Amino acid sequence: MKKKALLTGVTGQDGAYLTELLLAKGYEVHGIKRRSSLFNTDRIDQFYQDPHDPNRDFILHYGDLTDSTNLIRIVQDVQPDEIYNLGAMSHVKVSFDTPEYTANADGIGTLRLLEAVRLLGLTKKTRIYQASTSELYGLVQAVPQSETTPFYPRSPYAVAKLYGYWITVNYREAYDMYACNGILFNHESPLRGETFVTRKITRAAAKIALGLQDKIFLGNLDAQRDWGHAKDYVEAMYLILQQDKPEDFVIATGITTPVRDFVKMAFAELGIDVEFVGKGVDEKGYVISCSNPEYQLETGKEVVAVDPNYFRPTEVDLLIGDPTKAQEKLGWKPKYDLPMLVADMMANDVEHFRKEKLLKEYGYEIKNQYE
Ligand code: NDP
Ligand code: GDR
Repeated sequence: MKKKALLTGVTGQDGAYLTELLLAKGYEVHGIKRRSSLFNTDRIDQFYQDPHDPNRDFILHYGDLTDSTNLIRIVQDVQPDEIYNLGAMSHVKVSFDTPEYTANADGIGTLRLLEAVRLLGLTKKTRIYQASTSELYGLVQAVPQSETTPFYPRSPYAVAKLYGYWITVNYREAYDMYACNGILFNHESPLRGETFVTRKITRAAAKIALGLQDKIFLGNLDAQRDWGHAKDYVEAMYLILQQDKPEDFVIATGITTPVRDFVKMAFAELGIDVEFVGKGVDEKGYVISCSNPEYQLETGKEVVAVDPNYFRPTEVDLLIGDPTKAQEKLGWKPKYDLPMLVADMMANDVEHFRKEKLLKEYGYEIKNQYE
């Protein structure tokens, strides 16, 4: 019998990489996707299998973390060995605009899943992974942040995730469930949502180099993040559910980098040297040199500017994780470092926008890109 995994958030960045990993390990993978007026399965279309195939091992169910009846029915039908709760309104800045919905999906949604497992009498069968986050640390209490560092969330998203974290711990202790938190630091990839800062930068660097965009507007360039590759991080999720005892783990690289340096690294991948001048909202990034003959960027061109609209009402200034416990107990070690991550993301976006440039040259309009 194949093991069955149920993923919420299957259409997201991590959902796609985890699906790939679990299918490779021989799992039958079930995913919950939301109904949308447009197709929202781009990231997982490669795994599509004909619904008429009785032997298929990748199956999608319509659902939503805000609907407990739906979650109970799906858990009842699937009888999963493992649940990975990756579904969430995951954008920190947007959570200030939609705080109540964020609490419902990210906080109470976690409770709904745990309750579904408990009500259906699956506490001894089903293991649960909760997608917790370094955003829980928020206002810096100590660095590097580990499993014992106190939390101080700084956004409606982080507060909702704090509830998800503790309700997972509580169900583990109260009902003896195998339920664990992965406290994952930022992880990125070519599949990263376009409005998170790394992908916004890699897309913009590619478009600016190719003459498809003039400059990029960013918010706080001083924020520092511990960035890893999503491919490495989904392996940690899987390992967390394979231990003898359910426990919580920090997953991070242990290295932190300011947003400004990520910008420089992204342009440097294309042979473009960018220097920052000025302070605060007046800071700007200029091209110092361009050694790649494919891109005709003149020296002195302003390619980065600060737009305060991207500032958050309360910011998380510094994240740097201590992955010692994961290294020792899970044997987890990332394969990608930051330069490899940037190279992977840039290669993907340059290829994409080279095609878009060709289309433009042949008269096809490029859609507006929201940030
Ligand atoms: P994404 O934003 O790429 O994906 C989020 C997924 O959740 C999408 O599939 C989305 O569906 C789905 N979703 C959103 N709202 C609901 C809802 N109400 N009901 C059901 N599904 C919903 O996030 P990531 O893949 O980057 O992250 C996965 C999880 O890990 C999230 O919970 C995130 O908060 C958490 N996390 C992420 C980190 C990171 O750096 N990436 C770090 C730490 C934690 P749709 O495609 O329809 O929008
Ligand atoms: P984060 O990721 O908030 O850490 O949450 P994001 O990439 O959105 O921001 C990282 C840092 O960059 C600064 N920043 C900008 N951010 C965005 N999005 N757009 C900008 O233009 C911009 N300019 C500067 C931000 O202020 C911030 O300091 C991500 C999400 O995946 C969460 O779901 C997850 O829990 C955490 O990572 C760990």
